[in-house]
Amino acid sequence: MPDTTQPETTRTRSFRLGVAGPVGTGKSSLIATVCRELADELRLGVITNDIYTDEDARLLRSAGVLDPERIRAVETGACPHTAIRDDVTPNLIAVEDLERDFAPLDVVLVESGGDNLTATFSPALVDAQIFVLDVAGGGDVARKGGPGIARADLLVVNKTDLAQYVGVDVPQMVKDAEAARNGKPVLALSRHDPESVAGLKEWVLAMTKIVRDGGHTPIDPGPMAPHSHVDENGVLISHTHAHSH
Ligand SMILES: Nc1nc2c(ncn2[C@@H]2O[C@H](COP(=O)(O)OP(=O)(O)O)[C@@H](O)[C@H]2O)c(=O)[nH]1
Ligand SMILES: [Mg+2]
Repeated sequence: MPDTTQPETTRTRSFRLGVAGPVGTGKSSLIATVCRELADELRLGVITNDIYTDEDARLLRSAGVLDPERIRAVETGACPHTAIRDDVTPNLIAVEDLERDFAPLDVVLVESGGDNLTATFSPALVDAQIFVLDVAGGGDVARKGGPGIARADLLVVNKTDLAQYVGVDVPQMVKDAEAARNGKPVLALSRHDPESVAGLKEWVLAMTKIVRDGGHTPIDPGPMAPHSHVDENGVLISHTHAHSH
């Protein structure tokens, strides 16, 4: 039963945490890790964004780390960035439905379906966002910058266990990332490294508290670069997401 002793806003509004980054860097895996580590401490929900399928939601449900009904998919159609930046309505509805059905929730994690380096969330959808890179994408990616790398609330350099196989110097990659971020945190992560997983858990707990206490102002990392997609009919669409709300 929902707790009716609290005012509406505190009762139903969760901390909405976005997870963005290029395809394959480990966003779904990171969300699974957060669920595994925190499902006993926090009331969690998950929204995934996929272009044509609910693949990520199904993967997360099968991971068995959270009640499958608390994991829902939004199918974004041709441009996954629109759904997390310009017209966030389908995502907001999905988040609010989840919050209502499982009230009260502490954190709803929203995975972006972004397919390139510059997709970030609108602050109209999430309170804070994690941007995920991985070492397999190359040690120089952090130096290339971009709105998510420079201004997400947390930058994760993932799959550090693979660094030795792809010839990446993790401390250097972290240093480059820090240089691009003006003091904002960078976390070197591997799901095989318990210490780094503890660091992720700590960050989520701390951020949950800060947001809950009203001590955090969501920021827009900034618009993404003009880009193109091929839609379901094979037609090339080029466009920008210039506005920041
Ligand atoms: N070695 C290693 N592989 C990982 C790690 N995290 C994720 N992966 C793998 O990377 C691939 C892509 O992960 P996924 O979470 O689906 O990426 P997403 O597309 O960003 O959601 C999968 O095969 C994962 O098993 C990690 O810490 N270490
Ligand atoms: Mg995924």
